[in-house]
Amino acid sequence: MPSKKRKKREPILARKSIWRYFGFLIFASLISFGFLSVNLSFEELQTENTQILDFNFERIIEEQEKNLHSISKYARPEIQAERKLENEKFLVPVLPFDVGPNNLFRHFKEAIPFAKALNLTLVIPPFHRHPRMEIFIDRKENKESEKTVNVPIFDTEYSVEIESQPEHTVDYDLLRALLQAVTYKEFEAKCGKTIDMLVECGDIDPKRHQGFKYFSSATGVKIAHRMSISNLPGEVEAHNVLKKLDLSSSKCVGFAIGKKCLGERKSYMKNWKKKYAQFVRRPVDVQTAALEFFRDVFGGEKFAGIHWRYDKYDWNDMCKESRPDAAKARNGQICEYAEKLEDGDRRLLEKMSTNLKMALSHANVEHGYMTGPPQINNTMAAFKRKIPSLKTVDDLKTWVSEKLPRMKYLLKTNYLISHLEQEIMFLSTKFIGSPLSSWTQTVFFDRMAFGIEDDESVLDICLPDVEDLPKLTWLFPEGDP
Ligand SMILES: Nc1nc2c(ncn2[C@@H]2O[C@H](COP(=O)(O)OP(=O)(O)O)[C@@H](O)[C@H]2O)c(=O)[nH]1
Ligand SMILES: [Mg+2]
Repeated sequence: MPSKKRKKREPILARKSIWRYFGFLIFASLISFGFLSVNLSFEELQTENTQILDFNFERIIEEQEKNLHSISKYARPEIQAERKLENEKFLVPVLPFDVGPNNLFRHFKEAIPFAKALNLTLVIPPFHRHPRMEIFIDRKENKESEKTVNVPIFDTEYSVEIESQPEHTVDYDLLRALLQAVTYKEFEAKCGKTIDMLVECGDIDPKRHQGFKYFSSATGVKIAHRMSISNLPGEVEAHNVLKKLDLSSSKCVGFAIGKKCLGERKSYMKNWKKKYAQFVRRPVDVQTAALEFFRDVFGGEKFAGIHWRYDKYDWNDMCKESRPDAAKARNGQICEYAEKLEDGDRRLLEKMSTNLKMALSHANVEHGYMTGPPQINNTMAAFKRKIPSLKTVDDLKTWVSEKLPRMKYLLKTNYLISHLEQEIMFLSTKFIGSPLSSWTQTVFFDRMAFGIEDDESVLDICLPDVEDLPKLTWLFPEGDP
């Protein structure tokens, strides 16, 4: 019986709802027409009273916010909870100590997925400051100065300063939200300056081998046993590979990376992007200072980051007589341009700055930050005179001193200034980098991990008519077998 009743009611209900539906449609179209006409009249108002609207403060703020949202993807993740040190097994990345800082950073970063996959506590290794790049640093005043070690950079002996404070190299708290980590000092205390088992991965040529030896002599770490593996999959967590590694009796493991260790570059990047990139960032103060600079100096608007790496003093070392022919051939033209530019060749400066200016206006970018190694700060200033909207390290230093005095310590070594300038490049709308430079590669890689793949070469932009200059290509991880 009740089912009969329901059957009778249904058509009435259906009819009612049809009328309701039509009613709603009419109502909705009236409303949207209303909105449309409001919109139209607002549009008219806008064109008629442009001047008033131009000074609409709220709208300006809104637009700036929109631009700021363009970098929201870089936002530092919230740290959930601090990890307690539960695991008493360690992984120390062994670094080739005879190369520049960006190569060291790369080896360090590449060891992170391995440590995570094996559930080992990551040790933050000591790094070093590039000995040729600290020339303007006042050592007497500089309390940051730490222990020095003797290491050759290529074929010249240098006394290099060691950086062993994790916070000078990475966002240590954020990293520890990803995995357990300890300082090198803590590792030394727990492991008695001995690596029980060194895992050597990929092709380690004699030069790389020598580099690792410099690490051992700089830190005094001893190596008890070694094992070698040919390579790891891009997604290192793949269990069958790790199962074969028997590290059960090793408490203090070392990891030394050779060429072709890390598998196919694209799958490595895919894994890095998904699990690591958010957590492996430059020091937190560096992130804060770069972001504030971007907001304050560029008003949160689009800007280009330009890296000109080539200086006579350091880069042109690649071109000296004693270098291998391949290195000389690859760098020959660049060395010539570096020399001319630094020696004040006005024609070259004119040509390069005109091309750069054109490229910026083509890309519709009004602001820019131009960076380079410290000994060519004058060259950077010369570009700024040609393109006054460009900012350089001089502006950065003044800005930090005035606006963020508590972060003045970031200006005390080029090691930290360099991190800060890399972070500014990282945030840029358009990055124009230097082929062959590991400094550029660090930024290039970090941006790629955030989905940016349209970075360009400063050589292509500033010297478009010069043939046979090297291209900006993706170089790391090495090998790409
Ligand atoms: N502040 C600053 N330093 C730079 C810049 N470019 C290079 N450097 C310095 O030069 C070093 C470059 O050495 P390295 O890490 O070997 O990279 P690569 O020489 O560019 O391949 C860096 O560590 C910095 O000390 C730059 O744009 N700004
Ligand atoms: Mg170098």
